[in-house]
Amino acid sequence: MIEHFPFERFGILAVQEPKKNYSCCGDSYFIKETGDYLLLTVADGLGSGKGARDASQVAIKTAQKYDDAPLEELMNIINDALLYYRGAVVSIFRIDFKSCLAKFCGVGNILLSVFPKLGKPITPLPEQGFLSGPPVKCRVHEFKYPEDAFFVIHSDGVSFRTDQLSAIHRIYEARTDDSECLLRPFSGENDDDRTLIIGKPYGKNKLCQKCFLSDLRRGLLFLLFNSKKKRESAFFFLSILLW
Ligand SMILES: [Mn+2]
Repeated sequence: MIEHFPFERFGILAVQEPKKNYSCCGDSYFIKETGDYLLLTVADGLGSGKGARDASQVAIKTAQKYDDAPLEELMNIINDALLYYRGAVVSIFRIDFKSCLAKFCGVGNILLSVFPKLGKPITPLPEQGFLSGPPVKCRVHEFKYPEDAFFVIHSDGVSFRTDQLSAIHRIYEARTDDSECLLRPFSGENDDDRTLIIGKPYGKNKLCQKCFLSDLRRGLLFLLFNSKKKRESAFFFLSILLW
């Protein structure tokens, strides 16, 4: 299954395939963008088939219902909801557009990687374990979401290395409904349900207005203090301020 989410700030592609010889996928996801934030929840039900699907669907429906709760609280609500189900591993990722902060909270092995234009990828690690009712430890990782960075989230059926970025870009651009073919470069050693989600911010509108303004201010100050013709640039700076 392939789904496109052409939101306001992010374009998102989700590709999903069940384990071989299974008709339903045990992974589920929920993706939402509002004017304030982008929220993704991905759940992988333990095992495979319908029991796994039921558990991951409970996790996702709960995330949908309480989507504005803080991440740690949301994780605990999902954990409670899974008490009478098989259990699931869950990761939640939220980007707040006002503060430019990204938060990630995960229990189990659904992994997130964020790729800035320059520099190392950001890969917050989830806690070990799974959700099925008993209390779990969950840590919320917080970082500034780099302007123009794209992200990848995947369940453990997908094997993704950070040197496969060109394949990620190819998948994102591909116009096909053959999810099996798209996921082939990322098939892990073990046959399992597979979910791969790619998110890219649109270049045309800046992800976060505040970041953009502070970058602009920093740029102007840089010009002012680094130019040989200081008086000229001071004049330029002042005229921009007055304008
Ligand atoms: Mn799995």
